[in-house]
Formats: sequence, C-alpha cells, structure tokens
Amino acid sequence: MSIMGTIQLFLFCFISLNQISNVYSKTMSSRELKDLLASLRADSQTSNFLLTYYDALNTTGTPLLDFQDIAPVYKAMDKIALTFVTVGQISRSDYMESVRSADAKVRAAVEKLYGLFDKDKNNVIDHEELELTLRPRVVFFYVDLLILGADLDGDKRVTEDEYKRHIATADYVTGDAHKAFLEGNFNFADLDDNTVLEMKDLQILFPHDSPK
Ligand SMILES: [Ca+2]
Ligand SMILES: [Ca+2]
Ligand SMILES: [Ca+2]
Repeated sequence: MSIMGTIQLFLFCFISLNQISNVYSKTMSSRELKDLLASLRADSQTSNFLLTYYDALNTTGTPLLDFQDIAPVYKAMDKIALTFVTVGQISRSDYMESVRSADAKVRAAVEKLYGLFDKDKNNVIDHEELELTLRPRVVFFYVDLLILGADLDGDKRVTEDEYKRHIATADYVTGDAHKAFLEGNFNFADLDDNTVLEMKDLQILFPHDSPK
C-alpha cells in the first residue's frame, strides 16, 4: 500500500472510532448524528428520516438529545406499540388518543413521528409503511439504546443481557406487555442474530463496495 493509502486508511479508522465514541456519550448532537450517518454511508432517504425523527424527539430544545428527550416518548408510546403488534396498523385518531394523557411536548413529538411514518398521508400507518422504514428503525433503535443508557459497560455494544437488565429497571417501561414488546425490538434490530446490537448490525443495512 502506498504511503498516501496508509494515511487515508489510518484517517478513516480514526474518524470511524471517533464517531462511534461520540455516539456513546449518552447524548447526541445533530452533528454527531450526521457524522454517524456519513460513516455508515446511509442513503439520503434514511438520513432524512433519522434527522427528522431526532428533531421531533428533541423536546427539551437543547442542542443535544439525551435521556430526557427519548424516555418520555417511549413511555407515552407503549399503547401505540402494542396496537401495532396486535392489529398491524394504527389510525391517526387511535394513535393520538393513546397519548392523550402525555404532556403537550411529548404529544407534539409523537404527532410529528406519525407524519414521518404515514408516507401516503392517509391517516393510517400500515404494515407496508412500517416495512419501508426498516433501515431507519434499526439505526434509531441502536442510537436510542445508547442514549437511554442500555449499554451498561460502555463498550458501544448492547448485549441481550445488558438490554434485559436495562429494561427490567427502566422507568419508561410501563408493564409486562410493554417489556415483551421492547424485547422483541432487540431481535428485530440484531440483524446478524449474534445476541449483540452493535455497529456491525447497522453496517449490514448499508452494504457498499469495499475499497480497491
Ligand atoms: Ca398511510
Ligand atoms: Ca455493552
Ligand atoms: Ca448483532
């Protein structure tokens, strides 16, 4: 390999590691999110979805996303999640009714998320629309978990054991049904089925040619 090639490879590895360590700060800025998406070479549709998703979730209005942004939305959306599991779709009215008792900021965030998933704007999120969002959902699930503190030992990998221990004590989990739903999410995002959620799973979503 030429000297320039070696330098480029070194820089690439350095930047990648740096970006991963930024993800694990239990906070995330939009700059860090953009860097992560660039390091994954995410397609523009996925990137736009994720930037809008995290913009909607940032209810505390700070430049950073943290636990206080994500956890209340997870908590408010427990019934919505369960409706999806049992019915396979949800209307806008049922969806908003489910979060009626949440505070106004959380309701506003959740409503923005509805618009993001309901691509054809017919006020129903159906199974097909959910399928279309596979890539962003895997990415945000991983990033959400790091922000929520599920990576207990801080190695940027969330093992199934860490995840179960996290949701057993997390106060945004509203009950057994919600817990079971969240456990199912782990398997959904663990694309290589190695019982660890990590960058490798995200990289599977965005295959690209290896450098020549
Ligand atoms: Ca729709
Ligand atoms: Ca870990
Ligand atoms: Ca995995």
